[in-house]
Amino acid sequence: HYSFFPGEPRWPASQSHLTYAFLPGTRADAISPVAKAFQTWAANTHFSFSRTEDYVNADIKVSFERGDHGDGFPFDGPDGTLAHAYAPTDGRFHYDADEQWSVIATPGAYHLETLALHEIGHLLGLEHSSIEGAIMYPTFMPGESKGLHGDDIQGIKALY
Ligand code: TQI
Ligand code: CA
Ligand code: ZN
Repeated sequence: HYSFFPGEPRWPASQSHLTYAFLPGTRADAISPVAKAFQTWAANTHFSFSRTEDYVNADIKVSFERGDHGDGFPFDGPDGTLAHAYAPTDGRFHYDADEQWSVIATPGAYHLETLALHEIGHLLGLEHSSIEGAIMYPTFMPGESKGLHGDDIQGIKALY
C-alpha cells in the first residue's frame, strides 16, 4: 500500500503544471528517459509537466551528482544509493553520477527511466509502498525496468 511523507507535503492545487529542467552537465542520454517518465506520470495523474531551459526557476531540477555534493546526503560511488529526490515542494532530483546507467534495460546497469518514475513519485509526495510491483516498492535491481502500478496512481489520487 502507498504511503506519504510525514505531514503529507504536497504541491498546492494551483501547481498542477510543473516545469522541470536539467542542470548543466546532465548527460544528454538521460533527457529522453526522464521526459518519458514525466509523460507517464502526467498520463496517469492530474499533473502535467513541461521541460524548460530555465534551470534557476524550474519547479523540478534534475542533475547528476557524485560523492558529497553539498546537500547533506552524499552519494556513495557505485551501487548503494542510486538517486534521491526530495518531498514536495523542494523539487531536487539527483542521480548518482558514479552508477552504470542505461537507456534500455541492460544487465548490470540501472534503468534511467525506471529510476525517474520512482524519484518523481517522491517529488510528487509518495513515500514507499508495501505492494510488490508498485514503482514505489523499495527494492530495485540492476537490469530491472518497471512501470507505474495501480497502487502508485491511487496514492497520488488519495494525496491530491
Ligand atoms: N534512493 C533512495 C530512494 O529513492 C533514497 C531514499 C531513501 C528516499 N529513503 C527515502 C527518498 C525516502 C525519499 C524518501 O528510495 S535509492 C529504491 C528502492 C533507491 C531506492 O537510490 O536507494 C529505488 C532508488 F525503493 F528500491 F529502495 C530507487 Cl526503487
Ligand atoms: Ca551509489
Ligand atoms: Zn524511494
